[in-house]
Amino acid sequence: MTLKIGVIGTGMIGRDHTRRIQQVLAGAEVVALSDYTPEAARAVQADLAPGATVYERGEDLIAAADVDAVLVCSTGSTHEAYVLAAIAAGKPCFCEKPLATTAEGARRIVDAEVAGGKRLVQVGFMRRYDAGYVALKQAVETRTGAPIMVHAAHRNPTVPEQYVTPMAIHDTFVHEIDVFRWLLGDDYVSARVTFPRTCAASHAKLRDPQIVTLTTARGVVITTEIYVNCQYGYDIQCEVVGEEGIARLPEPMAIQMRLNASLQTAILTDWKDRFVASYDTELQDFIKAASAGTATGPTSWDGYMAAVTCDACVAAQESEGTAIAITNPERPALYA
Ligand code: ISE
Repeated sequence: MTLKIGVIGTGMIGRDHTRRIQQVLAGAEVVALSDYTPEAARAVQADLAPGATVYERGEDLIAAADVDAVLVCSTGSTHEAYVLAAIAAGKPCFCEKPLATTAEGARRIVDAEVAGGKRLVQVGFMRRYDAGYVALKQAVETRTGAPIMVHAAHRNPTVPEQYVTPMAIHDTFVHEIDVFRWLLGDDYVSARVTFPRTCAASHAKLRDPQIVTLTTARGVVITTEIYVNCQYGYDIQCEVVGEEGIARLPEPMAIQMRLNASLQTAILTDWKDRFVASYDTELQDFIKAASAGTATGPTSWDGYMAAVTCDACVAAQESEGTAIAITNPERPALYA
């Protein structure tokens, strides 16, 4: 069976996922496209999916009889309504982060999915599919002994002018929020943010860098440096300190050069290149589960917990240096 997919939002990641489905992955085809700007959807249709129907409204795409599953890749503020419509239609739905722009919105999705009694939603937290993080998780579970601390860094070379301080949480640190819950199998109980002096490359509305300290229910302390104007490259670092040893996230594969009296290894500059293989794996996983009428991978609950933690981190930014408590509501049995 070929899974028939409708893609809502054909900007950067929506176009890229359409290319993946049409040219790289097995078992699915894009039969419907929709975008806030219909010309953008028509351009993707012309370039990648000539057989697809273009819909003016995402709701009509979700309702279309020949659409088996939905990809939500539109702007974040529209995600909640589209995911709720897909759940109401009983169609599996892959949603890019954020699941919703508020914790309340993400909770409404959880409640709708629970009421339906089966998993239909996968959230696009692709780092869980990265071979390096998968190996790190295995090392933490079998070799380091129980984790005590995590030291991490999330560095972007530059960000656009409209990127402001809370975006360092919602847009950037959200990946660490999800991947560390998964890596440690633990939940957060508090968040604290401290700011060194702001770097010269930043601007008045962005305090950069910043250091976020998360504490988990089991007492693991995670410090992450978020530095989005680091200039030199796109660099994701993570080291887990355990009772018996330390495990480190591998660097992306790169040729090592001995040249001009120096030892050199290139560093990537674009986040899309850093996790390209994990985007392929997460979407292939979605196709497999959606073909059986369900979803696997990161859940609506994970999307909701990420939203709750983001809110606490933004509150921690605003009350610099103070620990903000994070409450963990009871997890519904659907996500056990
Ligand atoms: C972007 O949306 C991402 O997802 C990247 O992984 C992150 O590094 C970047 O800061 C975000 O803007």
